[in-house]
Formats: sequence, C-alpha cells, structure tokens
Amino acid sequence: MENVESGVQVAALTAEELESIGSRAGLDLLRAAPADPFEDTERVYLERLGQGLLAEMRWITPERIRHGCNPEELLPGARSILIGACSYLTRVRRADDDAVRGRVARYALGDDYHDTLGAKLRAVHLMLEERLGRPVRARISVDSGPVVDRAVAARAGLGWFGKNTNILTRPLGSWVLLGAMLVDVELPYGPPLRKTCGACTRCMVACPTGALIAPGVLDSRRCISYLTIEHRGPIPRDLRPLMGDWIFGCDICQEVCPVNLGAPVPDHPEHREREGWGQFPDLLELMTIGDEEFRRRFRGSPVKRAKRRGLLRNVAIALGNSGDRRAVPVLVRALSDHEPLVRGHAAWALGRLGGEAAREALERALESETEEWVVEEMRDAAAITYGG
Ligand code: B12
Ligand code: SF4
Ligand code: SF4
Repeated sequence: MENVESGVQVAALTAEELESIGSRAGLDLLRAAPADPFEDTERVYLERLGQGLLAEMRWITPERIRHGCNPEELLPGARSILIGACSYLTRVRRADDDAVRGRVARYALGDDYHDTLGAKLRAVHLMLEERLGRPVRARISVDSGPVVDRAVAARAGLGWFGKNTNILTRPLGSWVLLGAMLVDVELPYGPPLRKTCGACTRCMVACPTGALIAPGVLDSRRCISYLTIEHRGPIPRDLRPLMGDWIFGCDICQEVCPVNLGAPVPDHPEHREREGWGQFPDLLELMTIGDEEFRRRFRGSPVKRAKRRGLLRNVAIALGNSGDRRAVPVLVRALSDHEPLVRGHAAWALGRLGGEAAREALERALESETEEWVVEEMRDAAAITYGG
C-alpha cells in the first residue's frame, strides 16, 4: 500500500482517488499540501495582529498564530494537510411581501459548518485508513481550530487568494467553507494555482465600510462580518449607518466578485435555510424573540455565536437603517429589554427613524435607565427626534 522512499512514507494514492474520497464524504473539493511550516503566513499574521487589524478577537494570540503556522506542533509527525471545501450556495427565494427584511450571509443560513464539515473530514479519515490499509494519525481543524485554513488551501492549489482575502476556487468561486485535517502520511499534492485577481478591484470599491484597506488586507474593525458576528459590545456609531440591512455576516465583497459569477449551486441540504431563519428574515418578528426562543431557533446554527443580545443589536441597527416607521413599536418595546446592548441600539434606531412616538418613548425610558452609555444613546437619540 505504501512506498518507502528515503525513510519517508509515500502513500500510493493518486490525486483522482483523493478527490473521489472527498466526493464520497460529501465534499465538493479535496486537496492536500505538504505540512511544512507556513513561514510567510506567520509573519503576515503577526504583523496584522500587531497593527490591530484583528480587532478585539482576543482568542487570536501570537502563541496561537505560531502554533497554527507550524503543523508539527499540532500533530507531531504530520506530513500532509488535507483541505476540504464545501459550497454553501443553496436555492433561496425572497418572499414577495412588504415586510421589513434584513440580510444574512449565505454561509449562516443552515447548520453550523463546524459540525457538518467536521463529520465529512472524519469520513475522509476512515476512507483513507481503509484505502491505505493502515492506521493514519490525524487531527481535524475546522475554522475555530488554529490551522490557517486559507493558506493551506492556497498551498494545496484548491484556490487562490482574492483581494477580498477570500480563497477563490474554480468552479465554485469563494462560496466555500474550508476544513483541514493534518495526517501523518504523504499524499499527492496539487501545485499552487498561478492565478491572481489581475487589475480587478471590485470588492475593494464595493465594501461599504472601506474595510479592505489594501489588496488582501482586511481591517476587521471596519468589517460588517466582524461587527455583526464577533464584536461583543456596542457597535461604533459612525459604522452603524454603513451596515445597511446586514444582520449577520456580510457577502458584498463576494457578491460583486466576477469569479463568483455563474458559480454552480450544489444546494447541500445542511446549508439550506433553517426554520424561522433565512437569507432575508422578517426583522419586526426577530426583534421580539426572547432568550428561550433564541436558544430553540439557533441551536446548531452559526448564529448562536452572536448570542441573542448580539443578534438583536444588529437587528435594531438594520431597523434604524430601514427608514421604515413600522419598526417603531418593536423598538419601543426593546427599550425595556433586559440586555443593555439591545436597549442602547434600539434607542439609536428610534433616533434615526424619528417621530413623536419615538421621542416620547425615549424620554419615558430615560426616567428609569441606569446604564450610563445607554442613557447617552437615549439622550442623543431623543435630541435627534426634535430635529425631524
Ligand atoms: C478571523 C476570521 C475572520 C475575521 C477576519 C477575516 C480576515 N480576512 O482576516 C472576520 C470575522 C472579519 C471574518 C469574516 C469572514 N469570514 Co472568516 N475566518 C476567520 C478565521 C477564523 C481566521 C482568519 C485569519 O487567520 N485571518 C488573519 C489574516 C492575516 O489572514 P488572511 O487575510 O487570510 O491573510 C492572508 C492574505 O492576506 C494573504 N496576503 C498577504 N498579502 C497579500 C496581498 C495580496 C494582493 C493578496 C491577494 C493576498 C495577500 O496572505 C495572508 C497570510 O496567508 C478563518 C478560519 C481559519 N481557521 O483560518 C475564517 C475564514 C477565513 N472565514 C471565512 C468566511 C466564509 C468569512 C466570511 C465570508 C463570512 C461572511 N460572509 O460574513 C467573512 C469574509 C470577510 C472577508 N472579506 O474576509 C472562511 C473563508 C472561506 C474562503 N473561501 O476563503 C474561513 C476560512 C472559515 C472556514 N473554515 O471556512 N473571518
Ligand atoms: S464582508 Fe462586507 S464589510 Fe467585510 S470586507 Fe467584505 S464587503 Fe467589506
Ligand atoms: S472582486 Fe475582483 S479583486 Fe476582488 S476578489 Fe474578486 S476578482 Fe479579486
């Protein structure tokens, strides 16, 4: 089953067989790269961290970066890293009604991919052991693990780095999620693709917050995806109007990408819209959900990462940006939410929508509000309503 060349075990497996194992496991693409250290990635990553470009994602530490860029530290004896990709494009239809709706990043419509991709990689592991006829030591890492998924994908020739920092693949474009598995066997490696974005800068121009500050450089502090998913506290006021109707993640820099044009829609069931959720959810309904309903609706979904307070914070901003005063009653109710984060952003949204009902509610809420920054939000919002 294996050749032994100069002390290195080389698996007798072709690239086609590897691809076929991937597809039997439910992956759209599967490639392998040598498990050498990622020296350039480590340098760039540490630089970006030092420049503050990774915002307040405190779990990204220098130690974690060093660890993730040195496969030997993650799996002693690692020879290869497998990288699997799964497209999350599904068929979606926007309801033909006049509800106030928000927008959700496509990757977050279905089940949590940490679970689904992890299960597919476990299946790859089993098939690999069966095909090689020996135990294979492996370590799986999907997203939240330290492995630098995109750098592995680029090295393995699965895709290339776009200026929006995403990995672009053929024919699935950047609409793919990645999962990695370190193994202690050599595998057939695809050469890195010699593709680049050329002169295109569409994503950089289209980003509403100017988060793509240079080709391939993202300032997370300005990225709507970061703000709506990872950021824990109040969202900086100057960025709120720029967030438009995005309530969880953002797809703009992928929607405008020409490489994504005409990408096939595999419609994997695990990525389809979940009940009570979807690409264009009804914001008035969402703004009223309680803790229990949040837990029920988003169990096993990527959305649970934002927690109820984060999601409702985002919904309040989108309602404020909607310019639709039908949102006033739910926002007024949210002024007495048990979460200060929700109260503060509901106040901001009411200030933006304006009108007498909004003003009266803000003034009433000010009488009992105790949280200092929320008081400030309410005061400023009430003052704005006097203007319009
Ligand atoms: C932290 C994180 C985020 C952060 C920061 C993202 C970022 N760009 O740094 C936030 C929360 C903002 C985020 C957002 C999103 N994320 Co995210 N995220 C991650 C995570 C956990 C780590 C990424 C990381 O290490 N960033 C640090 C920087 C330094 O890495 P980098 O940008 O890749 O750096 C490389 C490039 O800059 C390149 N480079 C250097 N110089 C130059 C110059 C040029 C010209 C070019 C082209 C490139 C280039 O080299 C660097 C080193 O390799 C990974 C999972 C993982 N474990 O890897 C997912 C991951 C990158 N995210 C993913 C997704 C899907 C998203 C979103 C699309 C979700 C959404 N729709 O809202 C957005 C996309 C936003 C964007 N434009 O990047 C996917 C990407 C899949 C793909 N096709 O690439 C990943 C791989 C998760 C997964 N396992 O599938 N994410
Ligand atoms: S995800 Fe949205 S905010 Fe972030 S870089 Fe892309 S377009 Fe900009
Ligand atoms: S929009 Fe253009 S520059 Fe941006 S990732 Fe796509 S091809 Fe590259």
